[in-house]
Amino acid sequence: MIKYEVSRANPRGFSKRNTQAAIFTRAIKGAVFWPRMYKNYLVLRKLSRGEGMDLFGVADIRLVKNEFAISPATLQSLDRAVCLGLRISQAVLSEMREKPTRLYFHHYKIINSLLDQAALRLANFIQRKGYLALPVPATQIIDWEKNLAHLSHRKLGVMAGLGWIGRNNLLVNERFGSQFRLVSVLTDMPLKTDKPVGKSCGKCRLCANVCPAQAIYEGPEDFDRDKCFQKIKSFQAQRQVEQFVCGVCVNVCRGGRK
Ligand code: B12
Ligand code: SF4
Ligand code: SF4
Repeated sequence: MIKYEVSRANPRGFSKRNTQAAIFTRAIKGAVFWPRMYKNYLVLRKLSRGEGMDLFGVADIRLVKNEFAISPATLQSLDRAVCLGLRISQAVLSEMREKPTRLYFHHYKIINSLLDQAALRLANFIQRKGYLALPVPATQIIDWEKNLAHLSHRKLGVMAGLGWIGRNNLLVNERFGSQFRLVSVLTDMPLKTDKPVGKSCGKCRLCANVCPAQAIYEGPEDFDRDKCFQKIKSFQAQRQVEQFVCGVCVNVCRGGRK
């Protein structure tokens, strides 16, 4: 952003000299930092592919980091979130009809673990390059009353261009539907950022038709978290799975494709 400075000689207007100086400084900074931002982005993307990740994007978090349950002192210079997504096996999902299976539950745990490990390795790499990096757990609830984590991976995923929030309230990607899980690494490494994709579910209603809790309606804003949570708790009580897992809406989601 260009910083216009009010001149002392001309307090009501912008000093032409200062403005030109600002533009010149900006051009120099841009020329020096942009390639580095771009290079860092490509290096991290390659690294995350090597870690087996299927989705990669970077979000500018300057305007949203005040929502995170992380201290402002820690967040001060962390202006970027690297968002990673790992695909869920379609075969494992297809075993599931009205309720989660033990196969899916095991898969869910392994995916979380792999995401956390990939985030840790990426963070260590960034740190070795001299920058700060904070890997945020894939699934860790810190406020059990409100069911909240340190931050929303879904929201960062939207900002990093990985997809849109679907009718099922999950992040939906054009290629994978919502059949993937997420993790994020916050950093001060200079990185090129991505933009939201601006797409939507269109006419698809597959998830709304299969949800055993009937928690899905028109859009994510109508999603009934409580109904979903009660159903998930009932699956846990039936000893079907040992954690809060369901995923029937994930199984059918192809991102609006037939
Ligand atoms: C707690 C939790 C739950 C709770 C729900 C509580 C809740 N508040 O949503 C319960 C146990 C019910 C649950 C259920 C499920 N969960 Co869950 N859950 C989480 C967890 C750990 C924290 C969520 C949180 O803090 N939310 C805080 C609120 C404020 O944010 P949010 O709901 O995530 O996002 C909303 C807003 O940010 C807003 N929003 C989104 N983008 C934007 C953009 C702008 C500009 C704005 C203004 C707003 C906005 O819309 C979002 C959706 O409502 C996250 C992991 C994480 N750290 O994100 C996983 C996570 C959301 N869960 C996930 C999944 C897959 C599930 C289940 C399918 C269970 C399963 N694994 O089998 C179901 C699906 C329920 C559903 N259809 O939404 C995945 C989602 C992956 C994806 N592709 O989207 C996550 C991200 C875990 C992961 N590491 O991948 N979950
Ligand atoms: S996780 Fe299960 S209960 Fe919750 S919205 Fe999806 S299908 Fe419905
Ligand atoms: S199943 Fe269809 S309506 Fe539901 S989230 Fe996926 S694309 Fe959207």
